[in-house]
Formats: sequence, structure tokens, C-alpha cells
Amino acid sequence: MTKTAMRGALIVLEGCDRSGKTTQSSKLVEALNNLKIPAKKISFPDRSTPIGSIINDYLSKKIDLPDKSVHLLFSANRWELEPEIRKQIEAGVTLIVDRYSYSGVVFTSAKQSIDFEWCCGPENGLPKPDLVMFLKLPISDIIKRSGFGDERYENIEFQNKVDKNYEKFKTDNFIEVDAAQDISVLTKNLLEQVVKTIDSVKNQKLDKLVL
Ligand code: FDM
Repeated sequence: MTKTAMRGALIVLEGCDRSGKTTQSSKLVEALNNLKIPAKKISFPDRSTPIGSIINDYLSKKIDLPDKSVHLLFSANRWELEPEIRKQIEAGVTLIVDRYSYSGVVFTSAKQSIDFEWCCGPENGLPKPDLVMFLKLPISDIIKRSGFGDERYENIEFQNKVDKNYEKFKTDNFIEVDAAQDISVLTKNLLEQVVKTIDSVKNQKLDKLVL
């Protein structure tokens, strides 16, 4: 008998720090589960793994690391989860991912001395997201949000560079969403896009990412 199970969708939320990705990804999973659609949340960096623990020490400024080496750790942290991502998607579970390869590239390449193309290399071959929603918020609003400034990268100059770098990813499955909307209105708008995507990719193969 042939396998006819429909796959889940790989959905990514991207944006500058404190743009609401974490809140919205949790709300999306809850909303999908309420609709009886199997869905789970994943966050990158995944700080619970051994590699994630080094990344956490780096972000909380406990340790310093050369820029290229930390870039490869962020990427390795995604590759650690690659088999699990494929397994879940094939099992029909939609994954809502809080940051992915795009964060990897825009943050490291904001360091200037590092070439954009070089940053893309280690990401190629990972599962390709079916939809990337970029939560756009003016940097002037971001810096007013609670907790901003605690971790590495949380300063205005750097976030402005990150914001500019995201412009390089405006492709067909990469959409920009106004993150200044009321939280529940934003969830509703994102959910609409997610449900549409789940339906349109359910019989398609999960592609490999090429940046
Ligand atoms: N970050 C995140 C990177 O520099 N590269 C990556 O590949 C990823 C996934 O880590 F400043 C940065 C972005 C952010 C920091 O992210 C931690 P969260 O979303 O605040 O945990």
C-alpha cells in the first residue's frame, strides 16, 4: 500500500530582536492546535543542546568567540535538529520556527568584515521553509520594548544593519508583515497565511534550502 499521508508545513518567523516573533509563534501553535491542525514550535538558537549552551554563553557575553566560528555554531545548531524537522514534517506536523537560517546570515553579515555569500554557505541543504514571515517593526519601537539591551547584538546601530540585511531576502515565499499591529490582529493575519500555506504544500515535497 502506498503512503498517502500529507506532510506538514515549515513556517518561519523572522525579524529584529524584540519584534514579537516568540509571542506570535506560541500563539500560532495554539491557534493551529485549536483548529485540530498538528503543530509544534521550534526556536533557534535551540539553547538546550550542547552547541546551544555554548551559543547561550556567547550571547549572554560570558564568553567571546571569533565571528566565523560562532556563525558555524549557529548553523550547526540547525543541522543538529535537521533530522527531527524532516521527521515531524513528514509525520504531518506543521512546525512554526522562531528564527532560522535568515537570522544566521543577517546577524553575522551585519558584522561587516564577513561576506554575505560566505554566511549563506553552511545553510544550504537544510529543509527549505514553505513560508517566511518577516515581522517588521521600526527600530525606534524595538528599543522601547522590555528587555532590549540585555544580550549581545541588542544595540540600535547593529539592529539597523540587521534590518537592512533582511531586505536581501525578499523572495516569493518571504513576506513582510507589519508587527506594530495589535497582538491578536497580528496573530489572526499570520494564521491566515499559515493555513493557506499548509493547504498548498500538503502534497509537495519538502525542498532543500538554497540561499
Ligand atoms: N542569532 C540567531 C544569530 O546571530 N544567528 C542565528 O543563526 C540565530 C538563529 O541570536 F540576537 C542571534 C539573533 C539574536 C540572538 O535570538 C538570540 P533570540 O531570538 O533572542 O533568542
